[in-house]
Amino acid sequence: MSARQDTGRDGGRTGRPTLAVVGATGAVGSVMLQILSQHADVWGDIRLIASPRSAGRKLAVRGEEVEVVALSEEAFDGVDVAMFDVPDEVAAQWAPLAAAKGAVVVDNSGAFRMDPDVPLVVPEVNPHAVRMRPRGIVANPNCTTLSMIVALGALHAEFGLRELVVSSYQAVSGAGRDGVDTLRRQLSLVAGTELGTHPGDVRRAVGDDTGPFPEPVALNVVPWAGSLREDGWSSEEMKVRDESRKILGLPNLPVAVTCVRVPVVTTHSLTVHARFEGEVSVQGAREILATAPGVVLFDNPAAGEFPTPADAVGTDPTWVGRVRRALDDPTALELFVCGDNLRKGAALNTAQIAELVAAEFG
Ligand code: 2RA
Repeated sequence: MSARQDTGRDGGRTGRPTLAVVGATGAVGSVMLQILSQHADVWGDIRLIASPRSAGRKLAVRGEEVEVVALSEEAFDGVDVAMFDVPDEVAAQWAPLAAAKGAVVVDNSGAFRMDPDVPLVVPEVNPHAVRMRPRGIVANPNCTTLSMIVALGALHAEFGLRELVVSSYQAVSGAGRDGVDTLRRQLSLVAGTELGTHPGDVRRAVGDDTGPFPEPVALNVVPWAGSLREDGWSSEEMKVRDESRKILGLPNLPVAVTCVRVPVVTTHSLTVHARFEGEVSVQGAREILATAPGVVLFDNPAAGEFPTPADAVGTDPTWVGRVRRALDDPTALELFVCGDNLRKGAALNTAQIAELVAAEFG
């Protein structure tokens, strides 16, 4: 039953939009349910949808047990907003079907991000874009882009961004549960050993099964994320470039990016070299970052204070530290940023977009 048909035995939720969470049992889906339980409740019914093998499971959301239903066209009956966290090919098939049934789809896959008829939205940066959705679909950016773009959006609004040079330090949960299981398994194999002192010793210890990664990730860094694209670039690197351009409305922004996987469970980090239209001051940048919504400036190296994934994990903001003016270019800043790739990098931004859409139902 949708909120529009509800009879009122719902704790005052009558008349509010009905939400579907598609992919509710996955790693990001689980965080979506936590966020729905933590945020101000703007929803009527919340329907949990997953693959048929998960149907019938019960998951907690807003303090209630809700039964998961199988993905089908009927599952979208009466749904106003649907948050999708499913593989690209599943989203490509089902998001248009849900939209055709009247739902506004907020999709966290890569299927629609660069579609010119699908806005790519970060509520702190380009909230206005959410209303221009001719396909009834709004896309959520990739977690690596999202881990830096709120801070960059704030600096761009003041200084006018002209170039980005970025390196990522990506957590294994970006590669899903398999990524986390792989790191934990490899860590258990190398813990308490003297490994990491001879070529190939870590590789021999962890064996040939390196999970979703091309190389061992324990006691290592792996300069690769995603799949191979033209001229040696990775899909992840192309996403950071293309998505940053689209979100910031800078289609020709020069972006150089190298994506690297590190033995961190959750929270992506990036070093950023950002060049602007004119001279910038560290003090000016610090003032912007200290007051930007969704950003925490944590930057006092003299006191040993800068963000790290171990402290940023499980939190919502983009953490920024190591703010410096480039030594050889008075128009450029150097930053280190951290953001939880499962929260702001996925579930939180998706939920924030869905809440922007929900406000249209007011
Ligand atoms: C990763 N950004 O970290 C990807 C996941 N979308 O692998």
